[in-house]
Amino acid sequence: MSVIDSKKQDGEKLAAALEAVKFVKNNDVVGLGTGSTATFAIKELAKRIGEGLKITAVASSKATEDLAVSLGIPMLDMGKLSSVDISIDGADEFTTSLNLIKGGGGALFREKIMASLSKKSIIITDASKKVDFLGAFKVPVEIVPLALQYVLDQVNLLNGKGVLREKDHKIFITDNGNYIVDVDFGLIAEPEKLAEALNQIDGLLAHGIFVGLASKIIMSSGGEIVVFDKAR
Ligand code: A5P
Repeated sequence: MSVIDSKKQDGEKLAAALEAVKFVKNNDVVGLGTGSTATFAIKELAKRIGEGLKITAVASSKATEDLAVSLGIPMLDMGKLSSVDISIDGADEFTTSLNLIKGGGGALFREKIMASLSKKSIIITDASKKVDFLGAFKVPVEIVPLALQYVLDQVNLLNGKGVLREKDHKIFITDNGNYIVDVDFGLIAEPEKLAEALNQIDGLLAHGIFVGLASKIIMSSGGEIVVFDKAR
């Protein structure tokens, strides 16, 4: 990507983030997502706190927790909460039926718990993430290490080809001490069915297919904000 394209994409991420932050109200418990798009929202929330907004927050990853703390956002322990008022997170792919692939940054398990706890789960993206069918982006799955080969074999039975994720020539380890395998299922015609099948595999802690978890997607595209809402 050229410098100009990357600046344009950052501008779109920022615009979507600013739009999402408008939905945050005083006294909300806010779920903070992970990744470059969510970071724009976190920085904006910190700015609003400086201007008098009163919120507490939970983080979907260690990186986000560190960023939020460094910006002075008051944090809560997600493990002690039964609900989150609103969460703002990014995605790696989405369809207009509000199905997502997440986990490009490896935070999918905490992101999924956060989305499940959220009364309103807003996804913010630039236009590059919109697809007709999920699956060009490989589906990240988080695996407890001792179940690695078992899960790879099970995923293979679902016609998925998994590759163990590495970073800097070392196995990538999640915030929860587990592995990530990125699985190529080809284009996914029925994400609900695949998500359900993956849910049945022991040792697979979480997968990056998010079905029915997003309430709203805010996409910024060429200076326009486009909103996709959950069908009622
Ligand atoms: C983190 O694990 C992911 O789910 C992110 O939400 C996703 O990768 C989007 O990241 P960017 O906003 O950096 O594209």
